[in-house]
Parts: sequence; structure tokens; C-alpha cells
Amino acid sequence: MLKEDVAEVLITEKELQARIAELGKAISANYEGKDPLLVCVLRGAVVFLSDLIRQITIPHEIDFMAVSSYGGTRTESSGIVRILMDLTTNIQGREVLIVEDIVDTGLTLAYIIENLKTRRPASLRTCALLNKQERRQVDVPLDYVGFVIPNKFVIGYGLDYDEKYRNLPFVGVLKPEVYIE
Ligand code: PRP
Ligand code: 7HP
Repeated sequence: MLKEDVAEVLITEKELQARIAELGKAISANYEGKDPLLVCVLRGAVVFLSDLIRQITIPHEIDFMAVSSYGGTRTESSGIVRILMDLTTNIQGREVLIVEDIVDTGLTLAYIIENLKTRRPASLRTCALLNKQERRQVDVPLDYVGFVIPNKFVIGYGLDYDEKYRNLPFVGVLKPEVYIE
């Protein structure tokens, strides 16, 4: 059982859903009449995106991009990012909101911001469910944040360890015996 590998539940399903409802409300108010495009960064953010859009009450669109950082370990990104799958939408002149599950070193989001900026959107903002602030290596602007979390490797609610645990409905910390660097 995947749940048996969890040492600690950091954020419960109820806490996640309550905070996501608040984020959806804030986004709906701030983007009223603007038809924003929510850009989901695959794969981790897909669970967050799917709950978030159901809390957004204004017309909007979604699109997806997949990036990968290569050369890292199972738990550390290398900071070298490349696009594996690009958006299908032309974002020039659009109000774009990047949706991430977690910002850790900030290297992935910094790369995505720089890349999308060159496409001249009308605005480019960010929404991250989790902010692991202590680990930041580069400054990235976060416009909407669900939770600030401690420097622990987390899984669940879209977040994986070695591609597993994404289906857990809460955010948890793995037991040390499961975890190999
Ligand atoms: C995770 C997460 C962010 C990135 C954050 O993606 O979804 O994109 O790491 O780390 P950083 O701030 O240190 O760059 P991951 O590469 O694990 O891919 P996944 O979403 O497919 O699990
Ligand atoms: C990426 C990532 N993926 C899962 N859990 C974490 O704590 C992470 N930080 N960066």
C-alpha cells in the first residue's frame, strides 16, 4: 500500500481543498473579463489544476507544457531544463497564469517564465500550490501560493517520488526507508 510508506501527513485533503477554494475565488476576482489561459506544468501540477479550475467561476482556458530537468537525482533537479512538450496555444497578448505544484529551487519556474515572456503575453503570473521557500536558489515571483512548506521531500496530490504516490489525496512526507537519494 502506498499510504503505508508515508511518515507524516503534512497537508490533509480537507486543508488542500479549502485553500484551493480560496485561490480559485481570488483568481476569479482578479481575472474577471480577461479570459485567462492557465498553463499547467506537467506532470505534477495536473491534480492541482483539475481541482483549481473547478473553483474558478469565470471563463478561462487551459493548456499544458511538459518540461524536464535532466542530470539530477530522484529527488534533486539539476537546474538544466528543457521543453519536452510545448503549448498548443499562441499566448501573444493573452493573460497567462502558470500553474505549478511546487516551487523548490525555483530553477524550473524561472526557466518557464523566461521562455514564456519571449512570446509576449499581455501578463504572466504564477500560481504554486506549495512553496518550499528555504530551498530557493533563484528568485521567482509567486502571485498565488497555497502553502509554504518546510524543507522536506513531499509526495502525494500530484507530487511523486520515482513516479509514484501522485494519486494520494494529501501531501505527505515519505518514510526514510523508502527514500534513496
Ligand atoms: C517538480 C515540480 C516543479 C519542479 C520544482 O517537477 O513539478 O516543476 O520539480 O523544482 P525546482 O523549483 O527545484 O525546479 P519534476 O521535475 O519533479 O517533474 P514532474 O512534475 O513530472 O514530477
Ligand atoms: C520537486 C519535488 N517533487 C516532489 N517532492 C518534492 O518535495 C519536490 N521538490 N522538487
